[in-house]
Amino acid sequence: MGNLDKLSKFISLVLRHQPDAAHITLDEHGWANVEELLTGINETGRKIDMETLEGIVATDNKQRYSFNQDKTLIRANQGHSIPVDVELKEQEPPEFLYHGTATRFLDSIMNEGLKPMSRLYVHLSKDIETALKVGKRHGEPVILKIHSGVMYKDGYKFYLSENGVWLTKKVDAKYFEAIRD
Ligand code: HQG
Repeated sequence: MGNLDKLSKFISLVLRHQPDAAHITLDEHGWANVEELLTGINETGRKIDMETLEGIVATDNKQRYSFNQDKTLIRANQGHSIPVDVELKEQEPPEFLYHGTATRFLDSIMNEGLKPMSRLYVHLSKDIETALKVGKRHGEPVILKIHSGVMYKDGYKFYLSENGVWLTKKVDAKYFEAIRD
C-alpha cells in the first residue's frame, strides 16, 4: 500500500470510528477541525500537510471525505460507527439495491436480517459490481438483491450519502434474496 493510501486509511479510521487516534473530537455533525486534524496526525508520527490532505480528499476512489466551503472543517460522508448526524438526505430508492457480503454470514443474515453491525446503517449499492467488491472484502462473496422499492412503500426510510452509498437502518429477510453475480 502506498503512503497516501495508508494516510487515507488512517483518516478514515479517525473520521468514522476513532477520532481519539489523532487526539481530536468530532462535532455532532461529524466535522473535524482541519488544523486540529493535521496537527493530530503529525503528532502520531505520520507526515501530512494541507496540500496532501486536499489531494487525498480530491482523489479518494470512493469520495469518502468532504470539506466545508472554506476548508476549515472535514468529515467522512458515510461509514461511521460513532453516532454523528452527517445530515443525510432522505430519498426514494430505486426498485432494487444490492448488498455484498460473505457466504459465512448468510445463515445469520437469513435469520436476523441485515443489521448495521458496528456501523450506524446497513450499506447498500446501486449496482451488483460495487456490491461484489464489498462482499469480497469479507471472504467468499455473495450478493443480496434488496427489494428497496417495496421496503420504501412499506414505510422504511432510505438515505443517499454525498458519495452515492445507499443507507438504511435494517433490512428484514423478507425483503431480499441471494443471487448469483
Ligand atoms: C454483515 C466499505 C451476520 C454484512 C464499503 C457485512 C461499504 C451480518 C458485515 C462500507 C448481519 C459488516 C460498508 C447479520 C449484516 N449477521 N452478519 N445479521 N447483518 N452482516 O464493513 O456493508 O471502503 O460494517 O453483510 O464500500 O461490508 O470502508 O459493512 O458483511 O460501503 O469506505 O456484517 O464499507 O466502504 O461489515 O461495508 P461492514 P459493509 P469503505
